[in-house]
Amino acid sequence: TKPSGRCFHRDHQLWVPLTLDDFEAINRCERSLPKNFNFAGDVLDQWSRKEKTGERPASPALWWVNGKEDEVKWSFGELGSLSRKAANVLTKPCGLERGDRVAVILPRIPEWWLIIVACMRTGLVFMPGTTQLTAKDILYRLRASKAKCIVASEEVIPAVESIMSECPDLKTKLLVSPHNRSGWHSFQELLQTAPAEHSCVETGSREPMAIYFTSGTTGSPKMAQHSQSSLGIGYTLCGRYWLDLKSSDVIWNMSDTGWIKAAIGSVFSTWLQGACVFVHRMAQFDADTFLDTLTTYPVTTLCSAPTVYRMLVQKDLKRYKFKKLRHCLTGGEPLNPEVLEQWKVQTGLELYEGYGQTEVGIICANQKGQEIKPGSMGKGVLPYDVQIIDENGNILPPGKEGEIALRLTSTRPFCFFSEYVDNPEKTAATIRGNFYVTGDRGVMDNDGYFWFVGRADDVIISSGYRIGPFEVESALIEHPAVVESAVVSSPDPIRGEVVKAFVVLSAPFKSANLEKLTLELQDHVKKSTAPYKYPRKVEFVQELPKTITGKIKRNVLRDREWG
Ligand code: BCO
Repeated sequence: TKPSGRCFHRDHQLWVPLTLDDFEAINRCERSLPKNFNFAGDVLDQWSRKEKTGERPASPALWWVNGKEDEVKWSFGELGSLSRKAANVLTKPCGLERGDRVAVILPRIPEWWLIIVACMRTGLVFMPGTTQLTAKDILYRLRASKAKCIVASEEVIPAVESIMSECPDLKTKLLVSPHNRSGWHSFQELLQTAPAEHSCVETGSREPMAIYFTSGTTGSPKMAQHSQSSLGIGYTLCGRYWLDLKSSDVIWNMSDTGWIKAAIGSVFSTWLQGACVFVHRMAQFDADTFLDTLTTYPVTTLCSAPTVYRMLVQKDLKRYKFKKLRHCLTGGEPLNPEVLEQWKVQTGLELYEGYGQTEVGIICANQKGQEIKPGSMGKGVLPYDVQIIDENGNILPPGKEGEIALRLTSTRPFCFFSEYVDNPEKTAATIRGNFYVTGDRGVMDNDGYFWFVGRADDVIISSGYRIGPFEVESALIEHPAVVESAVVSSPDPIRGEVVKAFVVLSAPFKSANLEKLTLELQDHVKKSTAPYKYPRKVEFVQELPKTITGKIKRNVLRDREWG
């Protein structure tokens, strides 16, 4: 494939592909962004070429296992040829065109990586979603984005089929399953007969590549749109200095395919460095399977939410001899110093915490070689200038709590999300003076280390998930027992914080069995919206604290929970 992200080599009078060092220089603002860039053509196909010339070790690009003796190992060359065929599936039988939006709701299966890379090759905008999404969630996503296609696995068929008639823009449904189903294209069947030749489109560096749905305090999730370069080049420093990856490394990043963390750790940071993405299908987290996997496979680098490490340190870790593990990372929610300490005592390995957001990627990190201060999320990372600011956009001195913000220069950093699609007000609300505001509160110490304090708004961060209280309250109010509710965070030793619902009951349910009703409400929320959002704690109250204008004061309830 003709590389599109090219630079002119003066000595050889040739256009040559950009190298990893060039990408690093772009991130350090030492060279400008190329006009065109395509991750598949400019990064993956270059590794494929290096594989052929022996410039890259012969380890796979993707190594997938499912704990049932099934295994997939693809080199960059194989990933290239299969994703070219997948690109032909998307454009020909599915009839999709550059710029069309594609919802991709698949578990951790190799086809997720094929579809994502095929979208890059064809200039389609992919929108990953977790398989925990319910019919209502999927309907919202398809309608809000006007998606032309949904790629789904068997578990979401009933949800998709129940709402299809309400999605006039949806042209095509592509099923990833060994079984055929009427009304759906079969990905496996089409892949077999698809032509092998495909010419990668020359996407602009600022052209949209992906949309991630992200929850806020109010309303439905917003569509954070990323460009070809924000994801495709923006994770160079993260892969090199936080994940500490070399092309011989094998990284296991646990995140579900629906979150940007999967894109960061299991696609962009890793493949920019030419390292191997390791994936375990694991439909539901299981600590024993997790630990056995680390003793069986030569995983060198592990990245997982703090909740997973909290679950793992409950085990006798000294019993396990990890095959090759040398570098452990965590992020998505704050890590407690005690867990870091227990992990180190039991495994001999440090835990390198990072902090970031769907919108702007990694903001702070404990990079390899840097002293770790337990409880801190490390220092600000390039290209960002991270500061703590007050409500007027003034920089606060070390030791003072304020909002974590990124200082902006005249142009928007290329690694930022481009916008919240169709929501200029919410996009504008992220800017305060010369700063992008994260919505998180923190403190910087005298050595430049950042310490997370909590959200500035009502968003709940539980087990690494960002959960909007409004979405849970909206689900609860659908139940006849609920007159109104307020949803806040509540402390939890394993999940950091959990969702707690304060519920005012309707008259017919006031004398109900409250234990049974709690389970019923939890089950109801799990069916109405993605189950990870369900209230793990429920308290029934006579009334909710309100302002004189009748607005629920979630902060009063939250303060009560946190003492
Ligand atoms: O705990 P419960 O069993 O009561 O409930 C669980 C599931 O059983 C349940 N559930 C799942 N599917 C269901 C269902 N219930 C009914 N029907 C279904 N179809 O719902 C609850 C889901 O909770 P969970 O996902 O936390 O499950 P689990 O097994 O406890 O997993 C623990 C973790 C730690 C593996 C999981 O919470 C996790 O993966 N957390 C990390 C999330 C993450 O990757 N966040 C990163 C976001 S991106 C970011 O932060 C930007 C950084 C730059």
